[in-house]
Amino acid sequence: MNGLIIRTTGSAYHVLLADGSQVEAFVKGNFRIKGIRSTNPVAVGDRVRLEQQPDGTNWITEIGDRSNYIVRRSTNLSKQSHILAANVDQVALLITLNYPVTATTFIDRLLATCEAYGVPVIMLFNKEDILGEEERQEQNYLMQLYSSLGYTTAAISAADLSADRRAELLSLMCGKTTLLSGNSGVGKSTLLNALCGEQRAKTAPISDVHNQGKHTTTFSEMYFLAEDTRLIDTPGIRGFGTFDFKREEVGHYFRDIFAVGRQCRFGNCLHTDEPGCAVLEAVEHGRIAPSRYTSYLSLLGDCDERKYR
Ligand SMILES: Nc1nc2c(ncn2[C@@H]2O[C@H](COP(=O)(O)OP(=O)(O)OP(=O)(O)O)[C@@H](O)[C@H]2O)c(=O)[nH]1
Ligand SMILES: [Mg+2]
Ligand SMILES: [Zn+2]
Repeated sequence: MNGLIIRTTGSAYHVLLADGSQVEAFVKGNFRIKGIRSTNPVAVGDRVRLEQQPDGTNWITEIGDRSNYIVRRSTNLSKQSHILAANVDQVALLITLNYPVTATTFIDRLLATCEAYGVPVIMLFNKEDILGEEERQEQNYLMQLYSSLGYTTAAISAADLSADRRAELLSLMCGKTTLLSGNSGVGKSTLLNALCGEQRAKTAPISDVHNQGKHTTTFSEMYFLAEDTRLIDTPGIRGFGTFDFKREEVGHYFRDIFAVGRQCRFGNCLHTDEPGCAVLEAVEHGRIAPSRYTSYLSLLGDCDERKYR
């Protein structure tokens, strides 16, 4: 039997079969994919082969080749990672300027990760209904910055999605598998419900005290808007994995840095303190946003940490 993983609940996997039915399946303890050290060997979006045991239990015996997979960064720099989903066509990144605050390093790390996999990102600035004037200006600045880098951006209110906006988003998602991503509390599940047209995923207010989400969604799950239009709701995360970027490679995944970096004096310039670095000059003259350069350095720092482990 072949199927598609649509939900995980820790130990059990929910698998959609070709005939439209769903079964529960399990993986054996020693099941690992070569080269990937993750806490979950199988992820939502994986195509799998199942074998039924005489007692009726379904074991996952094989995983189809992945076109890509999106990894959550581990917090403690252990080598373990957690795969949020596999085989996605695009990522919809939800960003909130406030309630909660989304950091630009978080945004840029996701963009770099997706750039490395060739996965397009749609940037949705959510909760525009509750922004103060200053936050709105900051949002406009960021939307302009990222549009200028070639990303699709939109300001939305998922909690009160207008019919026009909904139609627009649905047309961007039609025929694709879209991973909803972002920090806890930014409104991923709220948006999912708005697009489905019914309350399917659980949502909850963010904490007033910490101005952060409460990790309401705990496992990834795939929802079908149509047979070939799929949304994957994911748990809110703090950071994205960068798998094994090489130091010289990091700049390739920042569109602005990559474009300017070709004019650096040295071909292997890391844009930190080298003479004749075109990137440093562009940062100094405001042609590359300081926040982007900061994010770049943060990813470069990851590579150094790995080197010393
Ligand atoms: N004012 C306002 N509130 C919103 C909007 N979208 C979502 N919210 C609220 O934000 C809170 C968090 O929304 P969720 O959809 O649970 O957030 P999430 O991203 O799924 O969070 P996790 O599952 O923890 O990752 C809920 O109280 C929503 O009603 C919006 O556009 N405007
Ligand atoms: Mg959620
Ligand atoms: Zn340089």
